[in-house]
Amino acid sequence: MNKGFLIAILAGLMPLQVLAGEYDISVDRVQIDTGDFVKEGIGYNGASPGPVLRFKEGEKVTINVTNNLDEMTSIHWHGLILPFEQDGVPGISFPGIKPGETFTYKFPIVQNGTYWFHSHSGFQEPNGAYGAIVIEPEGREPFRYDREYVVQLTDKHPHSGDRIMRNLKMSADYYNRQQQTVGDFFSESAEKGFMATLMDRMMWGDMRMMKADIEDVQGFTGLMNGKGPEQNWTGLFKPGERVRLRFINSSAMTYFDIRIPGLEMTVVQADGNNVQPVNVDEFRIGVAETYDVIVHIKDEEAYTIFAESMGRSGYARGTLAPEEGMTAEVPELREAPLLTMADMAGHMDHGDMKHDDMNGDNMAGMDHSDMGGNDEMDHSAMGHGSMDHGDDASLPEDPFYAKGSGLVPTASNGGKFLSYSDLKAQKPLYEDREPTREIELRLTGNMERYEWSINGIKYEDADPIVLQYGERVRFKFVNETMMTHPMHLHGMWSILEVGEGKWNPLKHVISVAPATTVYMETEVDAPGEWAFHCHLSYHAASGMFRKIVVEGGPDSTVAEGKQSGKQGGES
Ligand SMILES: [Cu+2]
Repeated sequence: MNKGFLIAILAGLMPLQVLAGEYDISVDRVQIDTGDFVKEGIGYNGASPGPVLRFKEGEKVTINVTNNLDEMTSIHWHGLILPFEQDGVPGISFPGIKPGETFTYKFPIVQNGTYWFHSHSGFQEPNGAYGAIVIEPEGREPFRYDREYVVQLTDKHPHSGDRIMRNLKMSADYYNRQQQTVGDFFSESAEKGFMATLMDRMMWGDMRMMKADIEDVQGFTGLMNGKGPEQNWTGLFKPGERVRLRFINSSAMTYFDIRIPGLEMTVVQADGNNVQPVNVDEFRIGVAETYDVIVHIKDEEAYTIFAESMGRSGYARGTLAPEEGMTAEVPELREAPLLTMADMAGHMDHGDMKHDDMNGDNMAGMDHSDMGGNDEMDHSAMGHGSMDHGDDASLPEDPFYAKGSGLVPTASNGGKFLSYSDLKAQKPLYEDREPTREIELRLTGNMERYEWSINGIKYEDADPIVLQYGERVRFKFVNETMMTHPMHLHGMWSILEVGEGKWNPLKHVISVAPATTVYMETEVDAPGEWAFHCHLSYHAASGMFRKIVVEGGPDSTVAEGKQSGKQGGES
């Protein structure tokens, strides 16, 4: 008899019902067909994406993971609150799963919502090793819907992860060559000096806004539940129904702007946590984030789910339809956004700017050194002198983008685009209290060498961040690069500062736009060792990664100074 079944029977006999489920997952080599190309990749139970795991809050799960690869593997349960030995990060939580080995994860399910799982070994995740997790709540949902679909997105590239990393290391703009890029700018500035190049470009007016490495890996096919745009994943509905869509961004590198022309979406959950409902026409989903939306569909018509990459180099597409085979118009990709001086400001403050190149008063507006610690950076200070910002004033604003940023998204129909500042917790999990201390994490990088780091230090050279069990830490992210970084803390919630006190939303990924400062607070309530990293695969692998050690707390093995090695936590 199956052990899980036995446990389930025993559980049924107990007066107080304990749910227990047993799940088997195999890690396999699989074929991935995007409609544009076929490639070999890695999947779960013979497919990529893997299965949707359905858990129930309060359940104790046992998950047997069998590694059928000829290399080490691991599974990380993204966003789940669990004991750190079950978190699945090689070199931090456990040694990893050897070829041929079956590793059994066991942990209680203490939350509900939409999450996902993926390999944390090498580039197995970009190569296809990911799946979805749906956790039903113990009580009633605070919103109504008639049916639901997981909508899991990824950016499938014809090259393997290892090959992409090698190419990026060789040339940071390898996958972004067709344009005048920031990469070009920096190779030029390496020769002529930063300010000389900057002045030169400004003189010619082509620095005001630049096409840039908004996406450093282009050339992918966007997949929705494993299907390419032509293969058209379709979710069926009956007119009059409310349909819940559980969007998960499992991309290696790609942010998506999502809309369903003709339907308003009600955002009800972000990163697995219910939020006060917000009606939007479009929203941006960062890498590794999840958003649940409900659409109320009245007409017997087909609707396109259109997920356009933030840099507009690709898209994923699917359809909601009353019957199989129906389609709706697929929109054109919009024009790529352009970086502005505002987006570059963080980099110029602290980057490889050569100060001796500055020619006196003319560039006084560039000196933001006293602004680093200020939440309300006055980017308008950039607008004087010879620096022409042009029509900055016409650009939309969002407090989570630099003022005058070219990256602020707008809804294609002119309607409402979701902002982080719209997110308010439905039911606060923690009391609001003063943080015990603040830790500043500058997101740094060297675009030339494709090195990404935190506070200028790569993972392999960095000491762990040590936290004490029971403290509430305020993290200050200062993005000094020109890229957006989705920062992911394992094991504990990231309470995003949106100025709403105890209603600040709980997340597991905090996206930090270029030249912005974003705060999050964490109740340090999970002993052990955890990963903390940018979720862009090739940023994490090249050093934008830290180990967190939580000292003290119940059953702590860390308190005695037992710390595992630093290596192995790439991805
Ligand atoms: Cu990053």
